[in-house]
Amino acid sequence: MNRLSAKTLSGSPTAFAVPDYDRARVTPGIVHLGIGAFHRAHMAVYVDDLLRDSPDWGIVGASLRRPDTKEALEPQDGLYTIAVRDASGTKARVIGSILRVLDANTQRRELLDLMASPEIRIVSLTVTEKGYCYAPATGELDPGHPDIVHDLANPDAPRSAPGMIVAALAQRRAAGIAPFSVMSCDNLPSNGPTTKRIVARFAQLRDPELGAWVAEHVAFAGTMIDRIVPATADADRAMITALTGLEDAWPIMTEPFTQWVIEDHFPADRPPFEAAGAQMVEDVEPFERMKLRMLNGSHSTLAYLGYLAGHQYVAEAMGDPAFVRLIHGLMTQEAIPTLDMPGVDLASYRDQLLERFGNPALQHRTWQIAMDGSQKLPQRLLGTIRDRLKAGAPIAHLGLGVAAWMRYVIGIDENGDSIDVKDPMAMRMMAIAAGAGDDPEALFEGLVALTEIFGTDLPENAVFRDTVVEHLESLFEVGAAQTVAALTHT
Ligand code: CS2
Repeated sequence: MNRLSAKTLSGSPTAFAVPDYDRARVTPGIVHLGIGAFHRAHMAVYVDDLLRDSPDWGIVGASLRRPDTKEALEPQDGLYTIAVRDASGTKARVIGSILRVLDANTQRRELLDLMASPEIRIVSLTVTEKGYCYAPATGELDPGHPDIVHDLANPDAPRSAPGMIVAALAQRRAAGIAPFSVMSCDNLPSNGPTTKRIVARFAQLRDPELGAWVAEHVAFAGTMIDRIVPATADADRAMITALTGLEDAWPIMTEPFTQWVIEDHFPADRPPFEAAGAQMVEDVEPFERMKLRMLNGSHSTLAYLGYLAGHQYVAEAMGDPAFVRLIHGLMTQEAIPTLDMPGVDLASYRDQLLERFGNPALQHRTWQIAMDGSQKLPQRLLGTIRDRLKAGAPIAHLGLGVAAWMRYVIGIDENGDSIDVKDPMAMRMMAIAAGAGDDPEALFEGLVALTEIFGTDLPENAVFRDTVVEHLESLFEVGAAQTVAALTHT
């Protein structure tokens, strides 16, 4: 079977979509840090749609952690397939906007020199919440983070995203080259200002003058990004080969829905993202808050409760009417009242989300979404809870999401089997859980004391405590499925 590549793609016409531009004319304009599945289903597709008329905006990707994306795409000349799937079937499309992938660990000098070259006008990121080396409760850089400690001691050989961005900016400043714009495409609250705060703080710790320069001269664009992208399984690879007749080492599975809202803040030039369907706005934060609280808050609640109830996939959990009522109630009664989105029909947005979560063609694992909860909870559930508590309003559904996360990080499921808890704080949390034993209140006390996650206000709030502990007691006594059923009985 032929492997997907520029050569094999240039053969006979295909029954699936392929790049509609001459890739030989495309030159790099963007370096993207964190060339994972989400980026390849989202931003890289928008850029693929604009390269015919704007060929100087090609993407060079950089993997910061592992070389596997580089190893998969290099023999394919950067080409890969996205499979857009829903109940009506699967549509394959080959994407060509990623020109090459660098492995930051073995090609660091080449990467930094490219980022420092004038042809690169945007550095974008999808490094996930933990890639910002910050305290989730405050959004501030954690100077004690091992990667930050390393990068401050080795400023010319950084391994963190903030370290790399600052090293490249320092090179441009020294060479008199204008800075690139930085664009975060991660699910952080206020991801533009948050990234600016983290990067400028790192620069200041490295050299106060450099820090002042970054704060004054570098633009940080915020975005709201949305597309559901389950991890690729071997069965997906086989399906793509059967569909296209070409082997792709790392195809990407996704849904038809996609949305990109971008704060228009690019003094160093930008491609016409709007020509590819992105929405350019003055203030992206209301859109971010809407998506983080409605989509991602529901997703994390579904992930923990669904996993504990024995549902491997989100769509499976959505097959239980009690789970649908839970998520409908979380959004309708508790999230939407905290949002201010004039002109946006939030009830329709909710209904669309319920349909997306129930997409039967996507095997989106609850375990995948459950990862890194310590980095996700603040912006997905705790911010909404704070607003509800301030308003003296109930938090029953949101509180169950927090309780389910606390039950999940014990690391033992309802059958007594171990849970592979993936989280930067997993060891600390599981030690707390081990000390708490079968006592829900002790578990709450231990975890809520993690100020990096809960800050200092929520541990003191009686309504928060009572709500979460009551749900925890139910999860311990009757399990997730019955707890959800009890909360949502009609
Ligand atoms: C998911 C997100 O894995 C997760 O945490 O909630 O990746 C989600 O699929 C995207 O934000 C959807 O836009």
